[in-house]
Amino acid sequence: MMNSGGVIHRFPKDFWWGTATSATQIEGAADVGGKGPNIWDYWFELESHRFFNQVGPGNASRFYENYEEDIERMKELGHNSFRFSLSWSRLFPEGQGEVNEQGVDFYNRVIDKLIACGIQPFVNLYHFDMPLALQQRGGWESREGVEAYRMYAQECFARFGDRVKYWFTHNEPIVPVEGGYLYDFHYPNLMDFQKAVQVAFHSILASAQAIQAYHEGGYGGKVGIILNLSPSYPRSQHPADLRAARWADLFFNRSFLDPSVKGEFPEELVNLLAETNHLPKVEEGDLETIRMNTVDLLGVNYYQPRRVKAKEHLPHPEAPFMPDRFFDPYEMPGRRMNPYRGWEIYEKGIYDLLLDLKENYGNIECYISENGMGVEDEERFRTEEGIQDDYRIDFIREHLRWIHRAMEKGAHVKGYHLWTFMDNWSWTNAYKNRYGLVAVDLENNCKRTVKKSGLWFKEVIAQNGF
Ligand code: BGP
Repeated sequence: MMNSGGVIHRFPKDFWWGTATSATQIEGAADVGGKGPNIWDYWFELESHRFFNQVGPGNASRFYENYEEDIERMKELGHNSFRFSLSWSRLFPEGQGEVNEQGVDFYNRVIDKLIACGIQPFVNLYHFDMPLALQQRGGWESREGVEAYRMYAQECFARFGDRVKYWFTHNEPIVPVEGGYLYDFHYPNLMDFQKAVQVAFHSILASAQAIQAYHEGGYGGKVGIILNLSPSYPRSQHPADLRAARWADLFFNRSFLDPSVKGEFPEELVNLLAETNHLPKVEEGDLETIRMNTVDLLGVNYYQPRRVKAKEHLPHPEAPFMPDRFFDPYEMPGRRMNPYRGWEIYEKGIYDLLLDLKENYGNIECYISENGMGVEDEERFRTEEGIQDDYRIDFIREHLRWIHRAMEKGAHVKGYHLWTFMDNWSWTNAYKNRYGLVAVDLENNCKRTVKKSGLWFKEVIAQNGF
């Protein structure tokens, strides 16, 4: 056990300690309280076999009913901040039009409870959960989607902005692009590079418009975006491998990072889209809006690195155009894996990312908005003292060590949020892998029990280090 004399890695005073989650993954009550369906409710209804054990988001972890008790437990475990998302279709069942006051009331109660427990609410507006009615009108493919989002964002700022001082426009906006429009793991399950580019562009434009609205509203807080950044490591220093890594970085990191922080798209990427006839539709003033409304704060989600190599084979000239036309994934021999999720564990990646932000992105104020480890069948590690998840403790500690080192080198990191507080519903993986500090027993009315990692994390927070 640690004592204050033994703290080697001490974090600054006021460091944000907490966890992150999203509406669809914890709330449940999918058709309760006036909520409209979103694309997850709908896709599950259409193709439940594509979800692990055929479990959908309908009941998730029942935060909608249990939020008070859950927030009290967060307080007990030392949280000073908590990131969650608002469900767009709970607030606007049709995605636009009339506000659902029951939804407003629910989020008011959540926000007030957090504040009463001394926990800063960090609120994200969009976490993969497009209202179905809007998706049926094109979602992010259409200009209407952007306009609806701007109105939704403005309404949220107006309703909750007096108490919420940290806002985020999107969580991992590249994921709906990849999942919904390239690699078939989100609804609408298309494979269409042109649409993917349009969706990406509209997401960035929507983010910039929301940032503009927030700043103009004079709410006195900060607004940012949360991006999943993975350093792209080349297999070797061979020019072809280096080029492969550069393209992976352009597609998957810089496509959103550059416009969000610098207000402009990477030139090489724009040139490629122009040469291959994939430029999105852009209206007059859009690029100016993006240029003028960059983020105050960046959330960084980090789970795994990306390792790439030059392509082994020439791409089929008639195959659909995909980012991986420019690189192949590289399976580094001996890499350490989290076998349940199939993700490599490489803690130093977080340091490399943070130094990249320091050196190439004006050392923008940032925090780790997600990092964590999902493990299958954790019940096998249960003793009388709860689930003994030492692997999770190691995972967190080693990442924190590298974050601390990056901060010693001057990286502007304000906090660390683990993914996640309590086991939650993981999109198509449903409840396969558990990420929480707190276990949720689906068989037993979602009963919560704190894991060993929860107690360990509490101590880290109490000592502001380890
Ligand atoms: C991030 C998402 C989260 C969360 C997490 C873990 O990409 O922002 O919503 O789910 O990954 O991934 P998964 O749940 O797919 O295992």
